[in-house]
Amino acid sequence: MRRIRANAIAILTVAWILGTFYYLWQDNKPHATPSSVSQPRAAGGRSHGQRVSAGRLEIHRDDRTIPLISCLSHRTEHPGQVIGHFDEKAYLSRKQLKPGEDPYREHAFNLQESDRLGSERAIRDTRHYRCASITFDADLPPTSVIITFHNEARSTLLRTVKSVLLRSPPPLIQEIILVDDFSADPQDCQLLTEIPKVRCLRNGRREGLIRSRVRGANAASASILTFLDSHCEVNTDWLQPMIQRVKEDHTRVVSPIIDVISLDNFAYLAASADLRGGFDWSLHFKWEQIPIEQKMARTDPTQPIRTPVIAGGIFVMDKKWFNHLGQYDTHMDIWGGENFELSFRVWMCGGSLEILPCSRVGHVFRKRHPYDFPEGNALTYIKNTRRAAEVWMDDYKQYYYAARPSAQGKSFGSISDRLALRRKLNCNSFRWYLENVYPELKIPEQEAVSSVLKQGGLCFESHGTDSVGLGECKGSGSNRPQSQKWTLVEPLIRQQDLCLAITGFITGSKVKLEPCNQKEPRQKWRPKGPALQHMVSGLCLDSQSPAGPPAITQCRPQLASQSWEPQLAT
Ligand code: LR7
Ligand code: MN
Repeated sequence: MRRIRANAIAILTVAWILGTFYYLWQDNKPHATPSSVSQPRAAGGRSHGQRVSAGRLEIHRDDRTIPLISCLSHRTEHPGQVIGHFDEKAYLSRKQLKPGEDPYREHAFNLQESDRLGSERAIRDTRHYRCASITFDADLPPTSVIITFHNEARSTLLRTVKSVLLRSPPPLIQEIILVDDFSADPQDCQLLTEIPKVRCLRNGRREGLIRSRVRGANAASASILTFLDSHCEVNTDWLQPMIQRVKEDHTRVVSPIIDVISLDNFAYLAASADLRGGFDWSLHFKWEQIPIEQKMARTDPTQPIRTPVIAGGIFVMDKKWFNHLGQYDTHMDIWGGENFELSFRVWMCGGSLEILPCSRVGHVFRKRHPYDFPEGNALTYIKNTRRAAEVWMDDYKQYYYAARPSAQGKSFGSISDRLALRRKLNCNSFRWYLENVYPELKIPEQEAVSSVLKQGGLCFESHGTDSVGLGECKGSGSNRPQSQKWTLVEPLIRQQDLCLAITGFITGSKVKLEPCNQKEPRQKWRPKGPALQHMVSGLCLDSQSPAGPPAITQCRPQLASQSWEPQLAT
């Protein structure tokens, strides 16, 4: 008898231990299998979003202590009340994958898995445990959710819509505006209007996501706009933190941490909470670690993270502020670049951008665009980013061109209305943005941009070891003589190891070359329109006359003798 009881206890203990292991294993499964989304895409392709850096998938276990799902925690009513009598089966069954068909072909993700999954599933609450105890104002204003799409799969689109309705406090959702960007089947959108609060606007021709979002925003009736991609799944309490921050200060533009939905098996994977949006000079978006000083200063993991740029697709913004700041640049086409334009504009014109760690939204990251670009993928990206650079980057746009030489000479349309907007809003300079928002973006090394400084038909050149003057331009491309090649890396105007320096601080003082020294005040210059201004004296480089020795005089950039036209020398 005793033996039997001892055996029973032993069996129960083993079962308990195994059960615990199984539970932990289940909970950790997504961590162990970061799928191919982390892989950088092969060269030559698209330039945003898809190069999900490995860091994006690093999962910090400390970040989550709520182990499992509370998928419908905020729902007080039955799903039927939020979803209505929508015939989901009929909607999905009309678009089924045919036997033998490649499940990745049409949408660049595994359609079979998405279809199989169903539209309501439990996902892990990926927030830091402290997020769950944060409280929000009882009178948060409602939002209009805007989702634009072009030929989205029905199962992912429906899951996006349903997750919004099921995981948001119902009073906060004024409406969901679907903007169908001329998809092949108008019913993809139309049928969804049977779901309460869902509206559908269909473009009469393909407009791209930028103009589509503006159309959705113009139709929105709530005072707060929420933008989402068409293949997302919002997570527990995703909306309240964002609306709270915008309610407190309408100039904030906020986004969630964007979790990863695997394009292969649709597993919902927690993204790192230590990342912010950044970019390189070619205007390629990337996730990057929060700078160490900021990380150290973060005592509370629920605090917002300031970000130089947003990924672009998922954010909340006050509607009046969106309109006041000029919505979007509607001359941008199809996809790409609008997130830089919006981010620069928000920061430079008086607002701020932040990522809220207590808000989580999953997104299916893909490795290629599943749709066509009427003007071609590369040309469209260049046109859009060129517009952003030309309007917002001032003289720093030279680094964009140096990093993306193929952009030179490509057409980008007129930007006069956007320049007028920038003047009207009295925005800060790009230099201000670099100094105050993104000091980590380093100005490229001098080799990167070697230019000739042209004035009229002549070129600025060095004579002997220390004197300078104007001379006939010689050679072209790599045949340019060294004496006519300059690198303008603020604050230095450099030729190999020598730098342009003033010899006195008063008007008429001559300039000469001397060994470079970053800290030497006499060597500090900055562009001022077409002129080059000495930073300390405030005077400008003046050739005086082609024959005269160059000196510094009062800045009058309209003077031909103060106008220096940098042109790439290589
Ligand atoms: O012609 C089009 N019309 C559209 O309505 C082309 C696309 N779209 C829709 C499309 O259906 C989708 O809903 O626009 C949305 C974005 O297109 P995706 O999902 O093909 O591209 P993406 O996920 O790479 O998009 C990221 O970069 C874009 C740059 O223009 C936008 O800013 C997207 O909103 C942005 N997505 C996100 O930020 C989600 C997180 C991904 C990252 C990083
Ligand atoms: Mn997307």
